[in-house]
Amino acid sequence: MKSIGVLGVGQAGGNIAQIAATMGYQTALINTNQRDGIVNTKVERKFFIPGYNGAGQNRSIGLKAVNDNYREIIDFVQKSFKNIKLLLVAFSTDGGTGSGMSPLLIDLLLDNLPGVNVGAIAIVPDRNVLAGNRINATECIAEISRIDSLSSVFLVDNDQMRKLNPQSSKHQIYLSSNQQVMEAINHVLQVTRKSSFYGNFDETDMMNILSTRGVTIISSAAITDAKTTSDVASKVQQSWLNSIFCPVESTGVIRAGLIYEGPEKMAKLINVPAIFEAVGEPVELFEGTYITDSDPTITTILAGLSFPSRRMIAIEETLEKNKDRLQNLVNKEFTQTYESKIPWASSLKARPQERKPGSITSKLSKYQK
Ligand SMILES: Nc1nc2c(ncn2[C@@H]2O[C@H](COP(=O)(O)OP(=O)(O)OP(=O)(O)O)[C@@H](O)[C@H]2O)c(=O)[nH]1
Ligand SMILES: [Mg+2]
Repeated sequence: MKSIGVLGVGQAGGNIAQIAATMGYQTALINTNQRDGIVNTKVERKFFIPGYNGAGQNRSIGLKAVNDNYREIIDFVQKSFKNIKLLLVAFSTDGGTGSGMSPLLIDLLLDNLPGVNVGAIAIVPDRNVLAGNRINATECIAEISRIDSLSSVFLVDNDQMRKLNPQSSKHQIYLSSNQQVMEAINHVLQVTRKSSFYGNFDETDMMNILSTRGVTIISSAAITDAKTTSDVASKVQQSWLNSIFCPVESTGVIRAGLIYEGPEKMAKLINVPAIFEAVGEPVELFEGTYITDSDPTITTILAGLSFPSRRMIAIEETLEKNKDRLQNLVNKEFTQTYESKIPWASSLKARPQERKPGSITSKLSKYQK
């Protein structure tokens, strides 16, 4: 049984839970819209909030759905997951359901799932989304960042896939983002089940890292053609910028994992201080070395990172730049009217004829010859 469970909230969350289910994770989903959730056929446990039909990108509808149904929702989550150590709540930050429900839901689950750490897989929208989505994303991420005792927050950045594949459809971007985030988490979990003569990365190490509060990334670097320790360090650092997660921006990793898989001769090129020079040495590092014949790969897990302010500014700045235009647009909704330029033309329309009543004698005399 895997020790991590995935709870999807909203459409994107359900899609991630779907992939997790195919990998053998315990999964469940919550949605305000039955039609969205029904397509995630691999997810066995589903809760649809009664009386709702989607949140229409309105976070306050998602929030209300939790407010009005929190007992049933908590009960559903408690019953859906057995013997897990970490529950990851997956959702997009820029819709209405997942974005509006998840911060309060996570806060409630932290008090109602004894012995289970709760973390998040939060999707950050790509560059093509509009103002309403951007507002949702910033509000949601600000709320998530304020939750006490929350474990790892994985910020899945749809823009990372968009950058690499500008011509891809939305659907392709979403699907490969979903797949890659679950593969990254799954890879680390799989490693904890392997044995090594040289140093194991075990489940306790993984949970130590993943229960760290703050932003977490997992990335893998192929170091096949590295010749020196600095080649290796720069390949690993590159992987922090090119992963599926928001690129690492600043120093301040609190806990980290470093897993080497590959031939023994390449392992000696790993120099921990050189690798962590760019982000500062963490307080604790958990290492695993697995000698295999496969291509040499270094997987790093960085936990306790700050929320990525440069990435968030990129989301916010188009709002800031268009502030007046956007405010005018919204004001217009309440004030706009239309004035006809041809008011006189209304008198052309057919209307009842007016008839002045006359006396019979006057009629009789009018026709008299
Ligand atoms: N990575 C990824 N992103 C997705 C996926 N589906 C939607 N998104 C992102 O999520 C946003 C839309 O959010 P949804 O998850 O559809 O919204 P919701 O939580 O269902 O909320 P409402 O539809 O407003 O009720 C899009 O703008 C994308 O940024 C997905 O499967 N994967
Ligand atoms: Mg939806």
